[in-house]
Amino acid sequence: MLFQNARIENAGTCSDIRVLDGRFQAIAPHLDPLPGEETEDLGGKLVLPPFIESHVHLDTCLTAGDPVWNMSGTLFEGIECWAKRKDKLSAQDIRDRVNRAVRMYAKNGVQHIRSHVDVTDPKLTAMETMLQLREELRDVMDIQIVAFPQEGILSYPNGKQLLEDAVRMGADCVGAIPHFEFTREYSVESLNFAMDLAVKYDRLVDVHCDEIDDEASRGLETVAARALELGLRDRVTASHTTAMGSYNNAYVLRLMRLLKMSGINFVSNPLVNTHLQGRADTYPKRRGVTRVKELTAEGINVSFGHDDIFDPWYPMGNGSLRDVVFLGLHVTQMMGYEDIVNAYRFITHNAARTLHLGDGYGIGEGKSADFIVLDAENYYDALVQDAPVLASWKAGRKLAQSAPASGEALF
Ligand code: 17E
Ligand code: FE2
Repeated sequence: MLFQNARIENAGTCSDIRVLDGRFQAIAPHLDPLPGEETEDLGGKLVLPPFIESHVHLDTCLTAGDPVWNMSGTLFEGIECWAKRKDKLSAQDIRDRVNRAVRMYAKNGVQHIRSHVDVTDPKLTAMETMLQLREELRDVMDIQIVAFPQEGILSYPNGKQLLEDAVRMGADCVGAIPHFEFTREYSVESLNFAMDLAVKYDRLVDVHCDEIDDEASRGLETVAARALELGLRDRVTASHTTAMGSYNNAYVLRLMRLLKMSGINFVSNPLVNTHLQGRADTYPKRRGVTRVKELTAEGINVSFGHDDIFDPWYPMGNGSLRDVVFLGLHVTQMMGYEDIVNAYRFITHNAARTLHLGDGYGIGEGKSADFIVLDAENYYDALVQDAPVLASWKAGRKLAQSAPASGEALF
């Protein structure tokens, strides 16, 4: 099949793309159709590699208000609400919700998801079911699973064993939640335990790290130091790190050296953390987002995630990463032209590095023909106009489509 007039990643000129046997066979300014070859004229629309959701909790999605709403809007009330919902978990319940959420993502051009899955459950129901869904959905969605100890590793009964069991069952990544552990000592010990597990089982690491406005929350330095010392380096990701928005500058000056040496990745979740953080503040009220602009300027890899779709921590969400990027740029004040036009990198290339997708990701001859078409000429316009994802192709198969946005002034 030949796709004509594609504007690949904001390019000034268009290209033709030939897809054969599920792969990009040729990409060039002009390709003549072969005899009998099907063609589709993309008319100069923006073509990007598929979007990547680098941080979400699929096991909790679509449960907001069941059985109770999070009234304070804090992370901690969210954890309490979820503990009540967790009691009612069943495999079928998880299957129904995750299948719906995956389709919401697919419609919005997402083809890869890293999902945290709560393992502070003696039955590990969510983990068992998510591992099955990872395999069942493999052809349409690439799902990575983090064994995430929502209620702590040392502060939850049998927490160490549950985490290790989940990893042995087949989780791709090991998680931790240092700012939720009972004490600072537990926090450090939990990180050492989680990262040693990653070495033992050859897994990636993704820590919910310092998701709190406490400027004394210093899990990040331990994560970075252990990533360096254990040689895990870019196999490690620090998610949230909202306390970094509250650290004093003198401390960050010292910390930045270690962060760069460690090679770790960051995931920021601007929609959810502007909502959850700053809840103990009066005014001035903190923004609750990590230092994305400064980390990026230092060459450190940062991606953006949604974190939640309609669950105890976030009462909205539709599976579109557009709003994540849109708000992320505002709250981090990355609003220069280059910042905006290149912002798709937060949910494509940067996220691919975090997920360790390797050289197979991206648009290039010989790679799997995975790409999306947006109803705009470049990402700046796509973001401003909230352009729909017209089509999502994976290995040469069309997974999802949307109609162009309509609506007009009648005067
Ligand atoms: N759990 C957590 O600890 N933090 C979050 N932001 C979510 C779940 C969504
Ligand atoms: Fe999260």
